[in-house]
Amino acid sequence: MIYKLSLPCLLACSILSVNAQQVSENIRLNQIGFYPNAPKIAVVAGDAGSLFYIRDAQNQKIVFTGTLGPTRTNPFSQKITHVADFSAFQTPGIYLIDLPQTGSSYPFSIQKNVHRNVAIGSLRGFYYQRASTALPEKYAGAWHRTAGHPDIRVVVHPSAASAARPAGTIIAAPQGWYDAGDYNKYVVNSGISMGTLLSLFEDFPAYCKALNTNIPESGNAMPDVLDEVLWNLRWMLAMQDPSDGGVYHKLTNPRFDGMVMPNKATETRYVVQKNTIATLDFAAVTAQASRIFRMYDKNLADSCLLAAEKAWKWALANPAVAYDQNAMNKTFDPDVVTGGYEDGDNRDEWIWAATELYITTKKDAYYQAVPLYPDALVPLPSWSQVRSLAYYSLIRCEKDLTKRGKNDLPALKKRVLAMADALIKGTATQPYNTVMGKTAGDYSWGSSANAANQGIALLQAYHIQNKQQYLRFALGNLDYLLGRNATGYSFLTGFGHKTPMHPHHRPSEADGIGEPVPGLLSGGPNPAQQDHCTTYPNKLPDESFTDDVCSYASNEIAINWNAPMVYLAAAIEALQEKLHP
Ligand code: 9MR
Ligand code: 9MR
Repeated sequence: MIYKLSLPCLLACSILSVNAQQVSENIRLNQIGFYPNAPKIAVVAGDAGSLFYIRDAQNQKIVFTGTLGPTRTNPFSQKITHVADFSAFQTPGIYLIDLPQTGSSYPFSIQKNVHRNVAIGSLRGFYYQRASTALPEKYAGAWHRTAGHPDIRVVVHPSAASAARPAGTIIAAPQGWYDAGDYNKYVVNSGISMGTLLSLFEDFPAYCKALNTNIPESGNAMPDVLDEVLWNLRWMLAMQDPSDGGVYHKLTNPRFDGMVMPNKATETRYVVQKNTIATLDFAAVTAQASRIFRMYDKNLADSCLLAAEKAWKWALANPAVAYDQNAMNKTFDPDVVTGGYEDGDNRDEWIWAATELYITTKKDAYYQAVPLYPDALVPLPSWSQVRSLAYYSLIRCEKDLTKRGKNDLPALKKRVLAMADALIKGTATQPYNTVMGKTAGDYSWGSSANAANQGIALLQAYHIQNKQQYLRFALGNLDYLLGRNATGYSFLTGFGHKTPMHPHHRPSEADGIGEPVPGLLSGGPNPAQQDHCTTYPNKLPDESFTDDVCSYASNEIAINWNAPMVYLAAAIEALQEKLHP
């Protein structure tokens, strides 16, 4: 029923409803807030009347009255929504949205730098994932903990044996980040995570240099983003077999630990089988790191480049060694059943490694080593699909390319723009008005990272062509992640009013603290429900999420999901003045 408010009622209702309105989870919005000069959209789920009000959260005064948009129908659930657009309201403050029939929203702010703490918090998420170190209270707050996983006595698994390092050899490979809710360290997943954070620095150096995140290295000569990256880079460098340049797939227990704190997880750790994709991801990361760290630490830059070229050579000599965990377990003991990160298609890893080596060394031989443009696609990045990281780097580093690479840039830019245009197409009628969620395929394991990576893709397009649309829809996906979605959750722990309390994350589960470790991005809806948890609300693509520790398929956290979250939040902060209402 559509209920139109008359003027007298409007006045009376506004007085009556002071304190009377209940918070309604049907009002979905970025739970952190909005920039004064930028688009501001909330989505109301269900039947909602026609008017909405913005109230000052303190004195309850109505400061803006708006009309809800037309009914939109969710293609998955057939549920209806209405958009509440209050972009025209630009006064900084703390507010809530009020709907006579529905209730009120959580309070949110309108202010400059509104996502600054989100950018810092999600980057600090990596600090909490550090292996081989204690996290003192000064930096970790309530989540301080003792050190775990020194990783200075790691066993070479029989699958990884070489003449110089026979099975059973003890090596040291300390530091690095825990991959996710588990305590293992995987080179492939480190690859995209590192590439994303390094690219954030390369795309927004001034913003990154000014970002203080309260980590032990804050205040040293290096920007905090790079200090954090360096923690994992040191570990990665130790994952290369110095005798031949090949890179181990992972440093892992044979099986997953129980839900215990890091210092209680003391099983023997192994490095396992060298292979082509791990080695190429490593080459790409170390090549990119070499050019970025050069201005801070020449020795480090030199060793990164040496490592990258050595890895490349190993890959050339071993171009098709796949990591197949089941096959490995048939031949070698002990069996290893932790995360697989198996990827049968290594064409994209070749492209990424060749490109980063080319950009850093300016040697055309790398540019010509493999077909960089096998088709016109610019695929959305994921741990198993890293091709577009190469494309983004080429465009970002255009000025430093040789003629050979520059020649291809006009065509490449067109493809990136076409990809962004395809992402945006049809968004204006989506139930949550976001690029994220147009197709059910967006809701794969770690769907939150898809939303963030779509946002990054749009920002790459914006870099090529300053079209407001690209920026707005990138912000829209940040809004998705922080609450404007069919679950009503802000997926970043500790940020927002309704946010995961029980992520599949061992420290959060085992530390005895009510609140989870903050700044970690939950995987998000995933209708495949591989964890078989019984607490999912349903199997709808966009609602298939449960804030339950059992749910590693929808509520785990992972470094390759956090990294694009950091990128998106930081980039939007850096570009905030460019947004228009
Ligand atoms: O805790 C593990 C999580 O980090 C992984 O993403 C997930 C899928 O590989 O596996 C989790 O471990 C579970 C295992 O696969 C099956 N038994 C229960 C384990 C803990 O819930
Ligand atoms: O993110 C990975 C997802 O794409 C895979 O489908 C899934 C099952 O293989 O594994 C995910 O990665 C997990 C990894 O294997 C172990 N650490 C936790 C990761 C996040 O769940």
